[in-house]
Amino acid sequence: MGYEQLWLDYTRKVSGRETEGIIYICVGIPDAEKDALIQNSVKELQEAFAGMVGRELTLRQEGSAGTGAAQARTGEGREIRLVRREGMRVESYHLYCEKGDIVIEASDSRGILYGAFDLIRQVKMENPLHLLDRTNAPLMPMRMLDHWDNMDGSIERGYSGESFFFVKDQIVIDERTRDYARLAASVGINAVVINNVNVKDAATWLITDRYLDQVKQLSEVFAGYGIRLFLSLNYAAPMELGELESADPLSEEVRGWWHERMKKVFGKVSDLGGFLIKADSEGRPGPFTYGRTHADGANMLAEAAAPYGGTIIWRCFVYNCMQDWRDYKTDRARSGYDNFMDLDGKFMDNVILQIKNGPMDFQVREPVHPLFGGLTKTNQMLEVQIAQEYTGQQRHLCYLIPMFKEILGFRTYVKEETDTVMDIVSGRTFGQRNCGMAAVANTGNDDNWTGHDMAAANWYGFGRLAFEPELTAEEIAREWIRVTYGNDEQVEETMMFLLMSSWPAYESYTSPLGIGWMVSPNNHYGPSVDGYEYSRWGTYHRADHQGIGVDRSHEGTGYAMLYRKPNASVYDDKEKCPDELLLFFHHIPYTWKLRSGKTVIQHIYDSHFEGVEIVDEMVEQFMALQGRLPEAAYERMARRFLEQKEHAREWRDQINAYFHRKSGILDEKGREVY
Ligand code: GCW
Repeated sequence: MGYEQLWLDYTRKVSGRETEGIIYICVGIPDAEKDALIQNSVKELQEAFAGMVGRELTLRQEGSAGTGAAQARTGEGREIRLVRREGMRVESYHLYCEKGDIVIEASDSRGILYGAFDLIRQVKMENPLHLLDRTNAPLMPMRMLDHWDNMDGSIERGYSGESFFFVKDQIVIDERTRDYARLAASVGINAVVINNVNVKDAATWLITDRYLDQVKQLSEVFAGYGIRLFLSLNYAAPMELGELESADPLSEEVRGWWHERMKKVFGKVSDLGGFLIKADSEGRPGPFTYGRTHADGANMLAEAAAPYGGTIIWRCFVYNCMQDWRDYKTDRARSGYDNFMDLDGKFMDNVILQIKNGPMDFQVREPVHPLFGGLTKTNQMLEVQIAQEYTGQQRHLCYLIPMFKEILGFRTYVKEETDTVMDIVSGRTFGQRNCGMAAVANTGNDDNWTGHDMAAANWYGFGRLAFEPELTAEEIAREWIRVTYGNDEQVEETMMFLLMSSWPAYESYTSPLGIGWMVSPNNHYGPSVDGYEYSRWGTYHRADHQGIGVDRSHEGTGYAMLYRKPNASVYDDKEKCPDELLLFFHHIPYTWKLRSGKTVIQHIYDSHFEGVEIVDEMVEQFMALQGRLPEAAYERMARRFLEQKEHAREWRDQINAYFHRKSGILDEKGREVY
């Protein structure tokens, strides 16, 4: 096989105590043999038991007309029973123990599958099965992974090898595809976009006969695991496929073209979930070319996809990437809001707006996007990035679930209650069903899937979080450690320390107080304080000899005022703005006293020295795990941790030197600043 099975590795044995006597798996679901999800649930449980406790479970099929050969149950054996129970919530399950038997109940087959994977987790963690009583319904309807894979096999912002979906302009469907679907489904992922939102070249042809047979096959593999396949779409496809001269969303000809195209695509691939579109952004085509709005563009596609139950996911990452750095008025942070707020309520029901967590672009720290809490009449989805483009590129450890928890917990004040981002994207605020959360994926064809072995915690964690947002980041981390590495206490405690320290550490030794960027242009790895300062990308820190930060208050770009009260007045006021976002909202003198009591410049020095100290401690603790982790994994991680150690110093020294030189102010603790 070559690659790892991650948290679904069944070769690691567990103590047989809890599972003793379980020898049957009983399927009490009518027509189960025709249901791929049930078949896969059974198979998964059988493989898990065979691998982890060395026992072949005998299949007993009940209640199915015509299958006479049901295996009789002997007196002493226990069983796992899969049963249908009407009236439960969509995708939910009840996993419990009844007189020694383990029951998984659900109204639909996805629920059964999720219950089966939950049981496997419980067995892996060696939790007491006789106490099982877990009723679980996913809070977010859409739990999606967005892959930025190109059809030539490269991955935009990919840090773990090449694509396993595409090689040389062909779709690949093999054992790894199935294992990917198993891994994703096991943490509750139910939708996947396989291709990059920057749709170019061959990818534009995914919706044509050239690829539709393979797209269909892939969608069927996914469907067996409850995953709906989505494709990223080229907005200008009618032109780039050489069929029309225009992509004007209000042109009858263009609309007709899309109707025909959708008919063809869904006619072939009936399971297809729909499409993801990046339009009028970073050089991609869109409705602006024709003086039309994004509602015009999205609705044109939505109307064509609606007869087939197709969903159009439209990204709000729309901004002017040709800005003049001399221009202090234009503010990239405003762009999402300014482009979409007026369109609230104008989108069709099968359109979902996909909004990045912050107004800029997946920085280590950003405020929450003001469209959350702004929009009240539009389906919304939160987009986060587990590909660590700006957070160490899967070479540094950066466990992002604590960040996502903060984002989800953010109060927007759009209503008196149920007003958090989590409420909005789980449908509680406005009663929507078309909503959820997507993560830009961090996988590739590396043996360990995610480059850094511990980056898998972000993949695992994202799925678990979207399914059960009430879980804490710690709970998710602990679970991931135990299902991946077993129940060794030292491994668990050390890895907990590593994961939970990693995001604060990364923030400390990189760009301070919410200012963001300061990375090398293009590849976005490593420090370069002025890398983007005189560029066209709208990502500036505006540092001079007296201070640093972007004035986004009412006196500046006015961005702070896009939030609802009281958020707007808090962000607008230097005295009230939380320290960690201060430089995002204000231009501040180096000598200004933060709420922490430190000056801005001293905070910069202290946090950078401290960040490196935490990394040193992390590396030391990790090294002590030698012998307790699989050797290959240990070696891979050790190499990355050593790189992080060295690289954190580079960040510290460049940032400290830069601000020392700009400000002329010494570190009051007299540490070495170059
Ligand atoms: O973060 C930026 C990346 C681009 C990416 C873009 C986007 C897919 O640097 O590589 O393009 O965001 O989200 O569309």
